[in-house]
Parts: sequence; structure tokens; C-alpha cells
Amino acid sequence: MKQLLDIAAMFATEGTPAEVLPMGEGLINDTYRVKTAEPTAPDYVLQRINHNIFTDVPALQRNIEMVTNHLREKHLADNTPDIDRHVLQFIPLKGDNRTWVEVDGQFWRMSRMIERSHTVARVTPETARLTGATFGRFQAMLIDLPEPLTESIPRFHDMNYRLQQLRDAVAADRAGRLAEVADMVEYIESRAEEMTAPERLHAAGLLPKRPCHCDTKVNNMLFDNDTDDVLAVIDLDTVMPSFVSSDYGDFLRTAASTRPEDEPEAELIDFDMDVYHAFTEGYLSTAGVFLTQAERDLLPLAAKMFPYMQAVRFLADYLNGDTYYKIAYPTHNLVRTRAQLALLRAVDRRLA
Ligand code: GN1
Ligand code: MG
Repeated sequence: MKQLLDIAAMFATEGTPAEVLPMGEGLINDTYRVKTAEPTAPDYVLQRINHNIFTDVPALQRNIEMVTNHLREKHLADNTPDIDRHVLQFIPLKGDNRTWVEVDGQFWRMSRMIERSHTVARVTPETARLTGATFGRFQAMLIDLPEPLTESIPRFHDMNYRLQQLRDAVAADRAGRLAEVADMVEYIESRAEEMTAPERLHAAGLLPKRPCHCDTKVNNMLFDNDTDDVLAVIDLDTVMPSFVSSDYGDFLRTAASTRPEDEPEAELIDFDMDVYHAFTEGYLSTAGVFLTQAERDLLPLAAKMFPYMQAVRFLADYLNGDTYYKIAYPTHNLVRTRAQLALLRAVDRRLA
């Protein structure tokens, strides 16, 4: 494989790539920071796209370009200062306007680094209000995208599909781990009806799908180092049509959980109601303009649906022998599943 610096040099950067360092903690792609030699040139983010998961890279990048261009136009119309700090910018190749390249069967892309920014693992109630407003605005800005987005991962947030994948994993029991998790499978099945309610509403024509982020983990939001203001929403791989309540619920899954998504001591996990209330107020302050009553009514259920869906996905991966998520130790997906179910129970208790 070509050296990372050689790959970085294929993109039309300002300045010369001089150093490549690992960054980020995503479970899917590999991410690097590219430092440029010239002090005046920006740094960049180089990413190896997980091609087993994103099988159609041109369609993936077309989505992302459509989304970032649209957001940029909206910010221009709003006179947002410093737009480059609020919207990701993907860099074309030298002498080619594609924003991705295939090298030895691996796919790469590059974006401009948003300087003086950081991610957090949890938000305070004050920042929860701002992040809620930011995600509501993100959805509102994308509501009039001129062309439909492709599902970069088909049926990505479709609960029926996720449950089917778990059932397939249970039936195959490829890693011989079923006995150990039978109680969790049973518990998940006992709540399947409740958690697939949005799918039924959609099938009945009562709930729309709109452009959503579909990975609103708290670490997919950048904050300004100097002011702690919310800057930008990042990781746009899964922006696709979905239920808007999904983004709301998925954000609370990490932002309002008092412990990380892979907390080994699951009994320590609680759901922070101050974050919940502040995030909800912030979200409604910007999403309120377009939400239908059906979408509003689903918000409390969405806070439960995402720990649940993530438990379904982590457990299926555990049963399949850890083929999807990066793991740091053999029982990592099991620990993640337990943590998500503990979070679900905490949300049940808190929202009872
Ligand atoms: C994956 O790679 P990362 O960390 O951004 C996953 C999300 C999950 C998340 C759980 C494409 O996101 O759906 O919610 O892990 N992304 C994909 O931490 O499956
Ligand atoms: Mg992601």
C-alpha cells in the first residue's frame, strides 16, 4: 500500500502534506490528521472509507457533497461568519473534481481540518441546549434539498431490519455465543413491538422520512476551543432519509448517558434529565417550525429506541463474531450491549 503521505499528496491541498497522525475514535473508518509544511496553510483530515460497509463510495461522496454544498448555501444566505468553521469542505483530487480516490482497493477522501476545535464525550445542560438547536437547524436546513439522498447503507435505521439481522445472527450462532446471551435476546424480543411503532406509522403514511444525520453521537459535533460554542456537525456518511426523531434519540443516547457506550460497570449508567430537558428545548427551538404532531409525539420513544437499536446491533455483531464494529477486547460488543440495555432501563425509569 502507498504511504499515507503519498495518498495525501494526491489531493489538491493548499500547502504540502508533511506529516500524518492518527486521530478520532470512530468505530468504522480510519481517520488521520494531515499536517502541512507551510504555517499559513490549513491542516487536513484524511480518511480511509470502510468499503465493506460503504459499498458504493461514489454515491456516498455524492450525498456528502450535496449536503455540504446545500449547508454552505444556507449559511451564505444567513450571513454566517467564518463558514469554513461551520461546514465540512471535501477536497478534490489534483486535476480531477472527484473527492475520493481508490488506491490498491482502498478508498480515501480528504476534508479541511476545522482548526481550534474539539469534541466532547458528554455535554453539560448549557451545551445540550446549543447542540439541540444545532441538530434541529441541521435538519431544517436540509429539508429542501433539491434531490433525494441515496441510502449510503440501505435500511440503516430501520428497526425491523436491525431486528431481522439479530434474528439471523441468533439462528446462525456463528461464533457459538448464543447460550451466553440468551436472556438479552429474549429481553430484546419482548420489546420489539414497542420499538417498531415508527416503522408502522411510516408504512401507514403517517410519518415522513426527511434528510437526517443518522449518527448524532455527541462526538460527531465540534466545539470551538476558545468559546466552547457549537461549530459544526461532522461525520456525514450516514446522512440519508430517516425519521427526524432518530437524530434526537441517538444524540441523547451518548449525550445524556452518564457513562460511555461501552461502560463495563453497566449498573453505573444513568440518564441525565437536565441534559434531556435542555437538549429537547434546544431541539424544539429550531425543529419546531417543521415538526408534525406525529414527529413530536415520537420524541420520548426515540430516547428509548436508540439505546435499544444500538443494543440490537452490538449484540448481532457479537453473535456474528465481531465482523462489523472495531473492538478493543474480545467481549467488547457484549459489554457494549449490556451498557446499552442498562441505558434503556435508565431511560425507562427516568421517563416513567
Ligand atoms: C458507528 O464509526 P462511528 O463511531 O461514527 C456506527 C453508528 C453507531 C456507532 C456506535 C456506519 O459510528 O451507526 O451508532 O458506531 N456507524 C455505522 O458507536 O455503522
Ligand atoms: Mg459515524
